Amino acid sequence: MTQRTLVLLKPDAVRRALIGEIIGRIERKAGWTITALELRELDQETLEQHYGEHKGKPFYEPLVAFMSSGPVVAMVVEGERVIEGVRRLAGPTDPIAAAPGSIRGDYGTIVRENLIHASDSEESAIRELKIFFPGIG
Ligand code: RTP
Ligand code: MG
Repeated sequence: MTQRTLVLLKPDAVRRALIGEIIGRIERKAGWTITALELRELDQETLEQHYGEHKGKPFYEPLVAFMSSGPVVAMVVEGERVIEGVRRLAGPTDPIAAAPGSIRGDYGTIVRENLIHASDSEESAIRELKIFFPGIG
């Protein structure tokens, strides 16, 4: 089942010069392809749309502040079961709970600064890709 997912390398990944390391892990997975990629700063409106499900939660405001604290790398990754696959490469939200070998397990520090976002379902992927890459159809 070929899918598309939205991946964001968060500002901590860019600041810590982990872009190559993380993209390398995605590229090493045979059959997955990066089909769009951009370094960009996210405005409040984009973040509100992207993380709207978390609005009102205690971590929402600090999350939005963090996500706008520097550029992110936004990309589209395509391939076999890539939605589940990138979530597994990333590991659980909390880096302390994430196993060594996962991106968050190897490099994550605190829950908020967990390096990577990846769409969590087909519905989320469609919704998020429209926000970040409206041109790709
Ligand atoms: P993401 O949406 O960024 O891919 O992460 P996720 O699905 O693993 O986690 P989610 O529950 O959707 O939370 C979104 C992001 O908010 C920050 N967060 N902080 N308790 C906290 O301080 C807290 N909980 C979540 C993290 O950056 C998380 O990835
Ligand atoms: Mg999420």
